[in-house]
Amino acid sequence: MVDKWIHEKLKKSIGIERYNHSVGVMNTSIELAAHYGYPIEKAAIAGLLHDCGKLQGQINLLKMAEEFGIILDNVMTRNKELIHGPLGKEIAKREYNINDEEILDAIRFHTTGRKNMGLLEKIIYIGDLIEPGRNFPGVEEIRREAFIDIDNSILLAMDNTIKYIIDRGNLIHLDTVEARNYFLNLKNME
Ligand code: DGI
Ligand code: FE
Ligand code: FE
Repeated sequence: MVDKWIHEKLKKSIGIERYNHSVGVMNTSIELAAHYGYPIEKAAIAGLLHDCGKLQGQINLLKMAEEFGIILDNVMTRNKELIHGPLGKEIAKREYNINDEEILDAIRFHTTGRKNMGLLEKIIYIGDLIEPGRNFPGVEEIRREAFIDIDNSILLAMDNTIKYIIDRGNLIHLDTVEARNYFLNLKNME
C-alpha cells in the first residue's frame, strides 16, 4: 500500500527493530482507520512514518532541529526522546515528500498528544502504544478500549504514560498535560 522506496529508506534510516515496530503501528492504524471511518491510505503512511525522526547512530539532535528551524521548548531540550516528533515531521516533509498536514501533524504530536487532536492524530497516538509488539502492564485494557472508545483509550494510555514519566522523575511536557485534561473533560461532559 505504501511505496516500496519508503519502506526501504525508512528501514535504513531507523534500523530494523524500529522499522518492525513501525510496520506494527501501520497495521494497527489501518485497522483503527477502517473501524472509525478514516482514509486507510493516509493512516498507513502516517503509521509507517511516525518514528521517521528516530535516526540511528550518533547524531546531534539539537543541531539538526535547529537546522530544520524547529523551535524547541525547555522540556524538549531536556528530554531528547521528545524531539523525534517535531524532527519526524520535518523529515517526512523533506525526505519522504509528505505534504498532507494531517499526516504531518500525526507524526509531530505522536509522542505527547495535544488538546483538540484530530482523528488521525488519535489513531497514530494509540496505534503506537497498542501495536502487536507492545507489551507493558495495562496494554490489554487499552487495546480493547481502542476499538470501543478511542478517546477513553487515549486517556487510559496517557495516565499510564504520565505515571511512568513521574516514576522516572522526568518532566511532563505541557502538550501531554493539556491532552490529558482535554480527554478527561470530554469524558466528564458525557
Ligand atoms: O517512539 P516510541 O518509543 O515508539 O514511543 P513514543 O514516541 O510514544 O515515546 C517515546 C518516549 O517518550 C516514551 O518513553 C514516553 C516518553 N514521553 C511521552 N510523553 C512525555 C514523555 N517523556 C517526557 N519526559 N515527557 C512527556 O510529556
Ligand atoms: Fe515515537
Ligand atoms: Fe513509535
